[in-house]
Amino acid sequence: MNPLKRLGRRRASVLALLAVAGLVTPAAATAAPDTVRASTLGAQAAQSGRYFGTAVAAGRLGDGTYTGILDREFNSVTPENEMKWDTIERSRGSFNFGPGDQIANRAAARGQRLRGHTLVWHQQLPSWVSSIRDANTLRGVMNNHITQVMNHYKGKVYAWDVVNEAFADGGSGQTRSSVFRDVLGTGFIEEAFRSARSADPSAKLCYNDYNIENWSDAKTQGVYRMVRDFKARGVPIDCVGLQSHFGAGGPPAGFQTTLSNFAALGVDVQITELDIAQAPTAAYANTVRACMNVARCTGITVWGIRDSDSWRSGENPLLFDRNGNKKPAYQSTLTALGGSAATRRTGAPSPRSAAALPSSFRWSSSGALIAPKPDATHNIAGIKDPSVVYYNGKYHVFASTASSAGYNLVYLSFSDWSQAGSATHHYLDRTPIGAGYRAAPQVFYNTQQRLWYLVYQTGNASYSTNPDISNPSGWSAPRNFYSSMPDIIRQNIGNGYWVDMWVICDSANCYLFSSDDNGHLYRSQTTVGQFPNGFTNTVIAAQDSKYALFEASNVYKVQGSNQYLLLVEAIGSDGRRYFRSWTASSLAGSWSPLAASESNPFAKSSNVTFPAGTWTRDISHGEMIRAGYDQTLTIPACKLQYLYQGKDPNAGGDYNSLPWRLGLLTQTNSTC
Ligand code: G2I
Repeated sequence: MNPLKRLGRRRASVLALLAVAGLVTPAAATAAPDTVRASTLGAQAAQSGRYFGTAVAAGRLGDGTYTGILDREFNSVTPENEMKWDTIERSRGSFNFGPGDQIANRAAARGQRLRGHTLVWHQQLPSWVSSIRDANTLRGVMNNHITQVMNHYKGKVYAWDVVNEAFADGGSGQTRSSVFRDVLGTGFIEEAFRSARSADPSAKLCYNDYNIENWSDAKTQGVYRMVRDFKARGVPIDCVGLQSHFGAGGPPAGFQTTLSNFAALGVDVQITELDIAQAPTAAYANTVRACMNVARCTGITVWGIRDSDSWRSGENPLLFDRNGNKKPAYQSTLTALGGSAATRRTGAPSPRSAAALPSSFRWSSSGALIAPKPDATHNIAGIKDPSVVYYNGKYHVFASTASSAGYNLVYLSFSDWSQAGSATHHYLDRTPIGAGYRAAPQVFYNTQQRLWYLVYQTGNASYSTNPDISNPSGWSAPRNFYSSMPDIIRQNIGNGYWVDMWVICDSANCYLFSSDDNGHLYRSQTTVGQFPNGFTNTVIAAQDSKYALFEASNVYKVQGSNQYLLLVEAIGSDGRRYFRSWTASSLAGSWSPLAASESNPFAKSSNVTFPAGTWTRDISHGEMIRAGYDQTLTIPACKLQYLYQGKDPNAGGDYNSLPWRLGLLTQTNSTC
């Protein structure tokens, strides 16, 4: 919902309205992420759906130069030592998550991904583990360590290095000697991956090693055979990390071949610990290009920020010098991350989320089905921001009413779309919800509490409850989710507006998403048991330039898959509204592009046909037709339908008086 909806009560000037009403110049709006070169490593990598990360040391987080570069350049972090066994479980059964949490919480607050490093490794292993000689004891200790650590970081870690460096150097192509191999046999690797999958089914599980970059090396071949065997037997593995600690010559000639051969087994590949002696520009560029050329190479992590932070500091192998200045290799890396059209990952299949949804969409639109019904006391210009559930044989639609006087809410119900236009409009300002600024409703049924919830914006994030959705006067007076705007929103909102609150729950937690019309999607969380209270831990769940990630986000669970779908409304280069989409395997996870660009949008006038006549060029704020009506917000994977707001393309003037109407999109390229 546009910020201007707030301005209705503020009597903003027409000029101010025009400035933010989406009447942006094409130049400003072409900041679509797939068309512009970015100026930082993370933002540039994100344009091809990849991340660019760094190893982080908790002990350096007090250094402002270090954190300045960290937050500016990187959108993924790996704790350099803080999640290793000798830190987390130095003595048996006693877990110390402090240093790891410091990095994890900091990353979460900034929307950076987190790679977990590492669960089972023969180094940085306390002697109480390496001295175990009894197989059952060691198996129990290993599985307990994996389970406790993964449980603790559930939802925070995107990918885990489950087993690190298990293969021997040299020509054997076999596993190396370690307490795990020597006491449990080589099967310890499989066992570790199986325990990891059951501990956190939504984290990606990686095998990570060094000197596996050259395709013909015996060690590479040994790891390749193991991954091939795991995939053939259904042992859970999602990714292979190639550490890539290179000499000054950079990657071996066959590096890209190695990446694509692993990827062809059906795993993601990632460059996980990149550093190159003396950091030659060409060596960095060649490494990055190899990843860009492989669709399933999903990200690159350098092993430290400044040369002085490196475990190989004598070789100056990183992208920033000791003073934090960019080195020449920084520029060659940034340029190589720009890639070409052929290197984009957008739409590439993601391993565990299967093809539940297609990676591009086509739609057919109805005409305008629902228009305002002004009465003697409601002089309504537009009906907007619909939320809809199908319950008890009826569609129940809640929407904003817009007029020059401001915003409030309306409810209507009907059994068939053909009757939508003739349904009675119940104005909710006459109910305990009351008059004043209320907008952008979202409705769902809370199965635990047996109550309907209506979530909406009032300047705060507010809600009302009702035991009976069909009784408009049954809604309670507004209550707020937060005592005040969370700090992180206050710090990032700039000149934007806090809008479009959205609640979705999984079996453990409820999440409250909101937008700021300034390029940020926020997420807070509480437990299912505490809901609607206790929303805390607000983080930036996604960010982009202002118009590329504007407002009106929807988040859904896709039925029959482990996918969640995020839709966010953007403003295109033509000044018209459209939707971008992403998926994630958990609600607190990081979002990967699905149909996320202006040229491959989720829904925009360019991928919608209008058999009944083109009545709108904007595909704006709306709601998917769900498969159910409860707090999980489950949608079908097939034959999607989306109720949206559109308007006469020639209409202009006062934003709050624009003639918004509601129409229905039906997907035409459904494959099931
Ligand atoms: O050895 C380079 C990397 C190879 N792959 C796995 C990575 O986990 C590994 O990282 C390095 C860290 O960069 C070092 O920082 O792992 C080393 C340990 O094997 C880390 O070094 C240790 C020192 O050995 C300790 O003495 C020191 O207390 O770093 C610790 C914290 O500074």
